[in-house]
Amino acid sequence: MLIKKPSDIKASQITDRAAYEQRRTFLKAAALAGVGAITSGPAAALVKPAGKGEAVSGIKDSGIGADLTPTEYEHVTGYNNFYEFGTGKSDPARNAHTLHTRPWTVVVDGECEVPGEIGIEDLLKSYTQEERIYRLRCVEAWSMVVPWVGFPLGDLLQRFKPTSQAKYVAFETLVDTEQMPGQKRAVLEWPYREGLRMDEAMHPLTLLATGLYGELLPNQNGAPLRLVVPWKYGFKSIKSIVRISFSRQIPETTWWKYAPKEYGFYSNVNPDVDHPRWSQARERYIGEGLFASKHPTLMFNGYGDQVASLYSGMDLRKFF
Ligand SMILES: Nc1nc2c(c(=O)[nH]1)N[C@H]1C(S)=C(S)[C@@H](COP(=O)(O)O)O[C@H]1N2
Ligand SMILES: [Mo]
Repeated sequence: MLIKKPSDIKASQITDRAAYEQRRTFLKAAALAGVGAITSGPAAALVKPAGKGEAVSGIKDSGIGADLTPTEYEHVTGYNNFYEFGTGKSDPARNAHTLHTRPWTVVVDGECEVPGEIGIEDLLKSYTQEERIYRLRCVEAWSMVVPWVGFPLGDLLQRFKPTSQAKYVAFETLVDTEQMPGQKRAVLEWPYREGLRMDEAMHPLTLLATGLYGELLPNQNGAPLRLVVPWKYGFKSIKSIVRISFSRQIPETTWWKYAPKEYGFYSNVNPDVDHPRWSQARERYIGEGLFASKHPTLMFNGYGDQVASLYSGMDLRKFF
C-alpha cells in the first residue's frame, strides 16, 4: 500500500533492494507513528485539491503526517519567500507568473557514473505513480503544515549512480532575469544555491516536491520542482531546480555564503542555537494570526526520531 512501483520502472533501477526494503519499513513505521505529530488535533481528511491548478492524478497517501492539519491553501501559496520574484512575502504570489515551467530540464552531474539530464515531463511521468502526499511541517520563524506531492530525492539520485566520491549534493535554481525579474537586483548572489550531505540527501524524508494540495506546484512555491527538507530551516528547501551536482567538497550555499555567522551549512532546526539577531526558540503558526501566542520550536522540527542519528557525535552548536 505504501510503496507501489510503476510497472515500467523496476525497483532495482531506482534503488537497490536493501534500500528499497529499508525505505518500505521506514514508511510503514512512520505512518504508524504519525511522524511529525505535535498536535493531537483531528485526523486530517485526505487532502482535497484546491481547484486552483492542474490536478495530479493517481497520487497516494504516504501516511506521513496524517495527523497534522494542513495550513490553508491561501497561506501556503500566498505567504512565500522566493527572492527571484521580490523580497516581500506576498511578492512571489503576485510576480511568479512570469516563470515558464515547460519545457524544463534538470541537469545531474558531478561525481556519478551516469551524468545526464531529465526533462520535467519525463520526470513527472516516471514518478506519477510513485508520488505521494506527505504532510510535513516547515519552519523558519513561522511555521506551516504543507501537504506536499512528491517523492524521495534519493529515488532520483540513485538513477545517476553516485560514486563513492560523492559526499555532498549541490542544487541550483534557474537564472533568467526575464523570467525572474528579482534577479536584476543583487539582493542575493544568483543562482540561488543549496546543498546537503549525501546521507541527508538520501534520507527518505528529503523530498523533491512537484505539487501541493493534490495539484502541480504553483510557481511561487518553486515550480516545477523544489526540495523539501522538513527538519531544516525553510531556506534549505531550494525552489525551481535546474541543476543537481554530486560533489566531493562541501558546496557553497546562498545564505551560508551571504552571512556565515548567521546561517550554517546544516541549518538544522535547533531551538538551542539562536540566530545572532533573533531567538529560534519559538515560532509563529501561520494561519493563527499575528497576535496569537507563539509555539516552542522543536529540535529537528519534531523529526528527531527520524533524523537525529545522522548527526550523532557532531557538535550541533559548531555545525549549525
Ligand atoms: N530559489 C529560491 N529558493 C528558495 C528561496 C528563494 O528565495 N529562492 N527562499 C527559501 C526560503 S528563505 C524559504 S523560507 C522557503 C519558502 O518556501 P515556501 O514559500 O514554499 O513556503 O523557500 C526557500 N527556497
Ligand atoms: Mo526563509
